[in-house]
Amino acid sequence: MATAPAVDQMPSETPDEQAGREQFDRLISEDSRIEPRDWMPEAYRKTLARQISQHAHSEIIGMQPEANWISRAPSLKRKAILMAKVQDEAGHGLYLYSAAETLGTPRDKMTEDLIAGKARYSSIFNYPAVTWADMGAIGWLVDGAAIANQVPLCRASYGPYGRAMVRICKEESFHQRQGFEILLELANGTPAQKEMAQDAVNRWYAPALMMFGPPDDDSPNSKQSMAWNIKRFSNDELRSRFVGMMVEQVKVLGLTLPDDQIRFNEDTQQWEHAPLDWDEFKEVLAGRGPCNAQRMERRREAHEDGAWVREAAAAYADKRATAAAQQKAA
Ligand code: FAQ
Repeated sequence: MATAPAVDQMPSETPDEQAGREQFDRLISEDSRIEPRDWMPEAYRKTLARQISQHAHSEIIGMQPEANWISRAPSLKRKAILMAKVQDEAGHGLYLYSAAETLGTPRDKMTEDLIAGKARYSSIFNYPAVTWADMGAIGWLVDGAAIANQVPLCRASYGPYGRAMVRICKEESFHQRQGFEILLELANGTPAQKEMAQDAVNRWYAPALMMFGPPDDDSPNSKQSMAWNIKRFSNDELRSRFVGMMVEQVKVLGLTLPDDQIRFNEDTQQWEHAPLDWDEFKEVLAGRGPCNAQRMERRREAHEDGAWVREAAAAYADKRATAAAQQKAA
């Protein structure tokens, strides 16, 4: 006679799956880590693969606005620093693709989706970098927002993601300081240089705030991601925290933020800011931002230009595998 399933066993679950699910629930409730070989719900796997691959794509596309300025950096020192920063972003993309691969999606597939325009990357990289001061504003505001968003991700429940974020955040801190230092030098330079710095801050401020994602009421993924300990704070909480940091730092720069509605709300203990243009955000996400087409075209070109490297690496790997098999058979 067939035995009835245990009370909390889902009817379609095997005993192994049930044990896996119980272990998953326990690890999440203990705030422990889930590792690649652990059982995990398909929705958890899918959410992570989505967020980590989007994050990886952002790092790779995010190289473009700054790479444009490497050949125009105003000194050898600035050029060396900028090159190192852009290379760091490539490294971040690689750690993140590796973390995403542990969830079962090959990197080739993630790249294919990006090239085909099917994958998202951060809205911020669809804005143009038009002056040297933009290198300062990107470092200070964009890397600053990235850090505010990513430090809590070091505690993400998925082990490979959390561990990748630790190293990434350390490097992003250096990036933010170099951006701050570019702006500080310009802000203390000639009136024209100070004006250029202020103009860059004016243009990057609102897009940087949008990096945290849509308002909480309009964020379909936040609630579940927070229940799974992937996200630790909501989009609005992190945005508010970031505004609070920037409002102090901008005073040291001797510049201003283009927002006269910043205030600390004692009741909610949150920093408030002027409303953001969420229609613009949606346009950028729909592929109609100022530089979407240019960024994608450049990414496709780079992918095609790199085909020979991938082919050579695959041929070398095949050669080694064949040699190893022959040696084993001998
Ligand atoms: N841009 O339900 P939510 C960097 C999408 S930093 C584009 O709130 P979630 C460093 C979202 O994916 C930049 N899309 O989603 C650097 C979702 O789409 P889907 C990268 C956005 O995931 C500096 C939909 O809207 N950082 O690269 C954006 O819970 C300088 C609904 O939104 C990260 O990716 C946006 N701004 O929260 C590099 C951090 N916001 O898939 C070079 C990790 C939302 O449902 C130079 N990611 N969407 O169709 C995260 O923390 C989260 O994924 C959020 C979004 C907070 C971005």
